Amino acid sequence: MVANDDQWGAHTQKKKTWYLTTPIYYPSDNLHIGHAYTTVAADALARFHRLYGDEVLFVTGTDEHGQKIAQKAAEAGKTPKDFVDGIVAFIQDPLWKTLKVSYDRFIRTTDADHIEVVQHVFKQLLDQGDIYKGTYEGWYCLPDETFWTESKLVDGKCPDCGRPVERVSQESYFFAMGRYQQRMKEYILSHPHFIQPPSRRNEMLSFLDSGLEDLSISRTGLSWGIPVPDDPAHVIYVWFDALLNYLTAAGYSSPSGQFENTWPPDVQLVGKEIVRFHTIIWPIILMALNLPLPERVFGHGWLLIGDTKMSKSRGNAVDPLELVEKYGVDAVRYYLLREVPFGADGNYTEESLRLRINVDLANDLGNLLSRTTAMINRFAEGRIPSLHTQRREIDRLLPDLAAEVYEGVENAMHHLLISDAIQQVYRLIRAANKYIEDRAPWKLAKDPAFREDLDNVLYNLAETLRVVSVLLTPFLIDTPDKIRKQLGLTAPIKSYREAIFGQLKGGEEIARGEPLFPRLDLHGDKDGSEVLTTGALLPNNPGAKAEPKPDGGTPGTEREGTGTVEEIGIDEFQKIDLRVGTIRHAEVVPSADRLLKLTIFDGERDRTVVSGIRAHYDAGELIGRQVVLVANLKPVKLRGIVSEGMLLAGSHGDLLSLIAPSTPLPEGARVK
Ligand code: ME8
Repeated sequence: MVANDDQWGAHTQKKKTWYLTTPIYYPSDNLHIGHAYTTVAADALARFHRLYGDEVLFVTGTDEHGQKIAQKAAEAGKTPKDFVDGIVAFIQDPLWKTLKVSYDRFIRTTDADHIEVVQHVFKQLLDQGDIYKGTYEGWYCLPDETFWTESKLVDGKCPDCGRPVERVSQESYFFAMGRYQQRMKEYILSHPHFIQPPSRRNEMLSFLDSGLEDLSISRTGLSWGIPVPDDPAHVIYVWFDALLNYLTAAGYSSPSGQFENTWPPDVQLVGKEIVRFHTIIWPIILMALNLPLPERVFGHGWLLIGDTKMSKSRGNAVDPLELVEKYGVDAVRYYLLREVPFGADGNYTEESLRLRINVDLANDLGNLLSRTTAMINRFAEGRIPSLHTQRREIDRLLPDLAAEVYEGVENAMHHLLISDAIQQVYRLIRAANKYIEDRAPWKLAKDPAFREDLDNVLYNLAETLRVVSVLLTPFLIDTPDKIRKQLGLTAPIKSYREAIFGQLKGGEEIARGEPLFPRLDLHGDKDGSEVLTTGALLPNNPGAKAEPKPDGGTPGTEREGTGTVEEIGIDEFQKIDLRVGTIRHAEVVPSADRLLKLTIFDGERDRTVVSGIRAHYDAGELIGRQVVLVANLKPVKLRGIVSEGMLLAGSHGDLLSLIAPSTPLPEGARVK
């Protein structure tokens, strides 16, 4: 049964369901990370709103009719239904299941309730004169399933995708859109938030100004579609059918009252190439049905490969499941949500994904957790201390920033600025890492007079991590729980308000665990044998080969090849404290053309190491790399900077290569 007027009249006090949709994708092939991009973004919004206390209806699905699918099915030697059944099953599981997409309904345009809605709407619009029968003469873009008039073609090709179009001439039903042109324009002008981002709004206004023709909405000679009621020689145009999915999924045909409580959609996410369908054709259908229009249609940008849109038909698609297999679901979700400001186009490269993993996830977040838990273990017997009165201004820094970030994330998410929301969380994470440096708990621990200070610092760090675990919940799946487990917290996160600072009681027993994200070697695996064949200790200033080492290294120990080193016993070797560290920052030392100033996390603290590797490495490429550090060298001053160690590297002639573990290790791991 389709919603009738009585239902509109029924009033309920219930808070409106927050209704969010993605496009419904063509199951003509397996989907790629472009589709995952929209769907994971929608998932993050849905999770945020659930955490925020909203009743959410999050809908995604598949657009299964039309000529393109019929052709693909024929090529595969299957009936269209069998063909799409196979692909749809795959999209649901493993694809969306693996990416943890928490949709409430997966709608298929072959679902019975949808077919009922489409036929009902068609009939209603036909009865009221918004649909009429005529003859269509024009052009059709098969890959986009779009009709075009001669005047809109660009160089005789589809103006959207640039591909060839085919001539169509047939009897057709038309949707009388033209008559709504002015009303639609006024609506867009009087609802500045309807089309987002604003650049897409301007595009649509100029499209409307160029004239709006009636739309052909049926085809003959094609059986794979929803038949026009009482005229089965025609099937309903696939876009007309597809757009109505948003009504079906909201319960338009159901007598349950769900529709009244759900309509209109709060956010409709679409890629920028289908903004026109969603902000002109779709709202005009709704106007004709006398239904409220969606609050916001957001047209996000494209993931590109080089300069080209990633797409199934261009054959440059990247499989999200392969990435998850390699890097894990949270890393892939993080990348999709964080890398590109939502709305803009962005270039996909695997290197940029790996860099995000190393810098943001392994370094900034992973280190904060491992340093905090390591220090609580060491300085507070493994229990998060309770907070004492925070007497020092510096100790207010994290609570104050957390309050700012709480609002910042909330604000960004309400404006669909997902990447910005994540950046807000990272302001807090980075500030906490800096706070460790500034407060140097290992120094406070040396003097019992600073016991309360030390407790406060450790509390602030643990509490910041707890807050971060809540703030990250819409974006990452396993990580928030992993953080909480290490902090000794077991209760599941239920509300966004848990991200308010100060709720940790103190006394929780921490449980150190695996690093959150294994660090990746950004430059391919290093061959460990290099250490043995050319195992030179790289001094802070390797250019000065024969000079006495300012850091206390013995002259003459550096050589190439083998054979000139005097024998030492294992005892002597064991005097050298070699440890794995991670480079967190790297910068050029001004006025020293060979030197880089590195900040290296050694599992306990950040050390500064001045190293003469600038001729071989750019500062930027070093961040996130693991290195082997000679940790017990006496500090020396180089160019006014105290250098607290050396890096291990192999060298041969002009070649120089830093030595790193062949698979990532926790910082502080002994090298022996
Ligand atoms: O258009 N970058 O389906 P579709 C970002 N069935 N997003 C991308 C992308 C990329 N490279 N490639 C695809 C259809 N997308 C219709 C929709 S809705 C009533 C009918 C995402 O399978 C993006 O959301 O071609 C885009 O709009 C959608 O997938 C297109 O999916």
